Amino acid sequence: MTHSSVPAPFLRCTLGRKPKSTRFPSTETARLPPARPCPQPRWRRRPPCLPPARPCPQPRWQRRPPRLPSARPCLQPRWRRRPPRLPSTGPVIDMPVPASFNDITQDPNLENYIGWVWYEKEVLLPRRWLQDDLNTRVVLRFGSAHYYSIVWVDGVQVAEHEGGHLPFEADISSVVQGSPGIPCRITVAINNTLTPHTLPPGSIQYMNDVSKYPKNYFVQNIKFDFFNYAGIHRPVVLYTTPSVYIDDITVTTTSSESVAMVQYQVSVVGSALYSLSLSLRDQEGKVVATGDGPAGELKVLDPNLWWPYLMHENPGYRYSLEVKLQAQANGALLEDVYTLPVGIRTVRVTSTQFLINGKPFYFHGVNKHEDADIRGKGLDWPLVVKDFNLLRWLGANSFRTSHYPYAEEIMDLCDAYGIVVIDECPGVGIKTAESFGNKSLQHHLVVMEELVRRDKNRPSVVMWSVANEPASQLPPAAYYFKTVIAHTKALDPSRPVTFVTDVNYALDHGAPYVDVICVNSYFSWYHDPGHLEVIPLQLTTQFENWYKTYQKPIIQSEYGADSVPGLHSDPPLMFSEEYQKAMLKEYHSVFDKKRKEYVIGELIWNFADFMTNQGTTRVLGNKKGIFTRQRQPKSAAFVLRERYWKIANESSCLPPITKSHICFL
Ligand code: BDP
Repeated sequence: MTHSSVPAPFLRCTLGRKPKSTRFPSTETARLPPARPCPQPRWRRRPPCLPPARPCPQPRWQRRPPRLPSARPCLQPRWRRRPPRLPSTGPVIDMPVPASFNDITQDPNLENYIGWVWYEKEVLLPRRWLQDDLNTRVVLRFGSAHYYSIVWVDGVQVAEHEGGHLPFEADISSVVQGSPGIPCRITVAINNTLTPHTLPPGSIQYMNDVSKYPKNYFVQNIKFDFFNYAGIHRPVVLYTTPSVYIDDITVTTTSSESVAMVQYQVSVVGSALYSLSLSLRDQEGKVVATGDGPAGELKVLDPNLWWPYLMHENPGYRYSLEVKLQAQANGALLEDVYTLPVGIRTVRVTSTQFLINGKPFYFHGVNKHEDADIRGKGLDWPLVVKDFNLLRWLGANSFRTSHYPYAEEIMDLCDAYGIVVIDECPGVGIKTAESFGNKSLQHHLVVMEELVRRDKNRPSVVMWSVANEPASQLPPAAYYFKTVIAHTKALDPSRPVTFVTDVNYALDHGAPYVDVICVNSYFSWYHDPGHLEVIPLQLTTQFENWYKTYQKPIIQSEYGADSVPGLHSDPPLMFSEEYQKAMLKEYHSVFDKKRKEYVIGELIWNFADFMTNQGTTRVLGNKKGIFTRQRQPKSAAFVLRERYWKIANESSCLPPITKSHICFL
């Protein structure tokens, strides 16, 4: 839970001079004026993840690659104990936060850099945060950093976190309180090395043939198809709470036509002596239910349900749950207030349908990536909002967060607009037996805990996906997925759980444990390339085999073809815009038959072109987007748009009136 906050400390970032022994050339130094805390006082009142309303002082970071990566990231003990001021250790470069570091400079070594990087920033905290040191808790929060992070404040280690894509935070009160007026120094070391036990997994391969490679030459192998961007990808914020504070809230909802129940659980940290009061307001600000205590139920008469986009004229309706804590501590009355948007909706899966609020929901949507020119995977508000406008233009009602959890800011907009989400964890590229071992499994369970804790209250999230295209034909996959899925269901009994497979139905050891079969196939592309005519038969067979075996509803979770924008050919040849369109049409004819039976969704691969590792099958990245990386439509986008709107209209739900007004996020 987060409370009053200042925006990101915008870490002062610099690139370290390399020790001579490494193969990385040194990088030039550039300095910006000292960064300051953002000036706008109203930001301090906002929750921590909101973006700055206007450009903030440029952040800078320092990167220092002191050693080659190893299977387990570890730092030289001297550095871990107390990192020195980075500029005193060598040249530094300016680095924006949030952003991937890879594409910011002209240095190809930084683009492909693997190992430790260092960020540093000095921040002056408000005096009032530091004076009442017994009753104020100061927290430093990272929206995400890739992948292994260690954080120090004033040279004192305050946090260590494994994995990207998910937030972590540290109580830094004891370090910063007591020195008002003195800037505190935040230092972050990040290691982007992927090993068989990280998520996603990877491996470091040393090239020892000295006749072919320089000394110490290594490559980072990965088994996933997107560029392995790294850096501080999401906002970093400082915020305060009282020393007794609301730590977490869990909300689940049930409803009938005329009455809904909102079950809540509030966890409080800091004292056992407190009182809690809750009030639920509708969008007009009217209180519709009240409650007290750490657990209970709120009854809402004639509820406005949360509906997906295109399923209702007013999608994304959210109430506002205000939770107020009062506690006596250290002779003072402390108050902590947190406001949580609450969407009332139910989700249920039958053998042939996916029901939202009891009505059949058909996923007509996309798979995405967090990916853009220059910023890589860094949060980019204009791009985020543009993408939602494109989704709504397309008539898409859903997406999968392929292949990792997306920024909270994106998820907030899904809740608000009624875009339905299959929330996927970073379990992508799990291809070796080693990555199904106990060490990997334990980490996967922790990642699911972090993901569920972050997104459990989001009405837009209707299903968890624990992996994409793992080698689920390997025998250890059975125990692995049984355990991960059971754990996820125990954490959140209210949502179905799946993983996305491309393994043959008869060989898949994980499929027995999922609620919905999500299957990827690339007929006429990776299989029988150029042969569009095989699609109807092969796709029909695919669906029938899966359904016959499991009697579970099926989502075509990926299908697609690359197209180079502007490349034309008639008759359609691979990589032309015409081929991509023709492939879509063949798939759609089968979807139209099977969606009358048990196929409950279709998600195109991909919403937009995206960057990948270089390789002989990739032309400056993966070109299966229906939009280019710069978000211009290819011909296929218009085919899909016509189809999605047709499906939306068939379901006889009123499309919402497209309002064109500006509102500040
Ligand atoms: C699928 C993967 C996806 C790839 C896609 C492709 O799930 O990550 O980008 O293939 O090759 O198998 O385009």
